[in-house]
Amino acid sequence: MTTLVIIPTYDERDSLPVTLAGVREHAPQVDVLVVDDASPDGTGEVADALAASDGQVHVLHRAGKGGLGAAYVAGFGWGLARGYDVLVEMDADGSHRPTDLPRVLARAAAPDEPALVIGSRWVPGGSVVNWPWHRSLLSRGGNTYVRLALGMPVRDATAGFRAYRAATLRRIDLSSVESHGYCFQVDMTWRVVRHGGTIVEVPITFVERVAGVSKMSRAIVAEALGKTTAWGLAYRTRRLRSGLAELTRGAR
Ligand SMILES: Nc1nc2c(ncn2[C@@H]2O[C@H](COP(=O)(O)OP(=O)(O)OP(=O)(O)O)[C@@H](O)[C@H]2O)c(=O)[nH]1
Ligand SMILES: [Mg+2]
Repeated sequence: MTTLVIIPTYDERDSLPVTLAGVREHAPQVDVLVVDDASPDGTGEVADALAASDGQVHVLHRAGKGGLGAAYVAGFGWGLARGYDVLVEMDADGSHRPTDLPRVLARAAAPDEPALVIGSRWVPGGSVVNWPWHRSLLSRGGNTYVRLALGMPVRDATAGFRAYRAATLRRIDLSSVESHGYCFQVDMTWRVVRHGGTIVEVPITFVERVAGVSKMSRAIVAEALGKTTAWGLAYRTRRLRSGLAELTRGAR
């Protein structure tokens, strides 16, 4: 089984080398792809230098800041074209601990081959370090809303530490994914559910970044809320319509 860990970066020149070293130490068998959006702080050059001395590290340079979702879609395309069996999403900022990676990978490689393994903060055993109470509340509340609106049994649908089977990504029309920020994670989770894929959550410890700048914004929260509501309503309307059609057919 071959695995590619995809790390999107935007202004992570201090964090990336630490994350990369951790991944290579704790999961030496995996290849890594850094997807950099022409970071003004020179993260792309830092990544190139690391790749030059390590044959398992690759870099995909994009022209400018296009958002986390677009960076991952590009990374998935790169990995699928090269035949990797498992594709992993991981942040560069230290929030996703390389020490948790082997457990996520082991679960993805288990004989039942789940479509998606999520490194989850909100299942028993999962946790968050260094978040103020309002940030935890936002994540828990947001996830509860997502679960109810979309009716999917996932505790941490906004999580960005996850492993997809290549077959899962091949079934999804990646070119139509337009979400940014953590709405991208909800969008992808929802698509996996709609395709009937099994999702497994593995507890992780999420550590808030200590260096660099967060790309979280009000717009990202608003996008996630708005789109989740729209998807939930559209799905329920479709189900109601097909239910009514069944009923009228039965009555005839
Ligand atoms: N290539 C690329 N990477 C991005 C972009 N936006 C964010 N990233 C990276 O995606 C990862 C997650 O971004 P963060 O800024 O940590 O966003 P977040 O985790 O939602 O927010 P915090 O919890 O505040 O850290 C980091 O490795 C970022 O460098 C982008 O537009 N392009
Ligand atoms: Mg982060």
